[in-house]
Amino acid sequence: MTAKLEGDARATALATLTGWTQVADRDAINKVFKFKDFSQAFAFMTRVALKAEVMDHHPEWFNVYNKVDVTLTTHDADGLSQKDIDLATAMEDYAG
Ligand code: H2B
Repeated sequence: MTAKLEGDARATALATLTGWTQVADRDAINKVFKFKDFSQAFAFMTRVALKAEVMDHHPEWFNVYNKVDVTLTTHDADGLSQKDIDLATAMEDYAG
């Protein structure tokens, strides 16, 4: 069971991210990544997918053309965990 992020540790971890918002009706974070075109968006998704497999931690996402709408939460923790912060950080890195 992965530990849910709470309290000061949660605030500190979230402060390291850029452009993510907390989802209103569940313990999750969301960001819409926008790229030049579908090819760039799909290249991003491919890199993230490989990372997600290595981490055994997977995003909820929705792609339309050049946009990738990502929600991160940890199902095993029933909320946000350090794994979401780590995957979000990797996504920011890949998006450039
Ligand atoms: N991804 C996310 N986002 N949350 C999880 O709790 C999770 C996952 N659990 N990917 C993993 C897979 C689990 O189902 C497998 C069995 O390890």
